[in-house]
Amino acid sequence: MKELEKLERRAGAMAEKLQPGKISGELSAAGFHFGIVVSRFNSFITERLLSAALDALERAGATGKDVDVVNVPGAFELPLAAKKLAATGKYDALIAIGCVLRGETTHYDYVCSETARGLQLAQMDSGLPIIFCVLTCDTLEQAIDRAGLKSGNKGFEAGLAAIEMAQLSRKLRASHSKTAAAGKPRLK
Ligand code: INI
Repeated sequence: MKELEKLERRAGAMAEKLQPGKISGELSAAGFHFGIVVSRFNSFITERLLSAALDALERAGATGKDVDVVNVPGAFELPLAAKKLAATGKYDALIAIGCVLRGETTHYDYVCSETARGLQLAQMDSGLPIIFCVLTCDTLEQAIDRAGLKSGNKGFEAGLAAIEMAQLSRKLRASHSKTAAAGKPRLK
């Protein structure tokens, strides 16, 4: 028997034995609040990402009063705005939308790395899901492909990710409260 087949059989047998408890987030946005921070820089792209994110939220049951949109000048400003939105305690998930296009200097690298780092810091500090919908592309064509042309729309994917993480966070909070109430020791 070929090695690959053997491995597949063994993996199948293991999967049959182990039945893990599954906690996952459903794709319903009803009853959740979302904040979207969106950069004006490269607005030709970011507006398309924003429309698709709103479309995903609306299709999943969100209404206008459940979603706030905040504009910032560029991607570099997204982390601070996201952190301030998170601090309001009003939201179940945030989406950060931007588009950074490589130029002739190293500016691109600083903007990309600090935007990603800042958003991850804001997410980890606040404990609120912050979906990373910042395109980092070499060319405008690559960005257009990801904002509704050849490669789908990353804004729509971000909307779905925000819903899933909002749901998951609520479930994990609930199971954490149960664990605490039962006096079980928690892992740090
Ligand atoms: N901001 C972007 O969102 N995308 C870019 O491509 C970009 N480039 O190439 O310069 C950009 N720069 C502006 C930056 O985000 C800040 O707004 C600016 O430096 C002021 O802090």
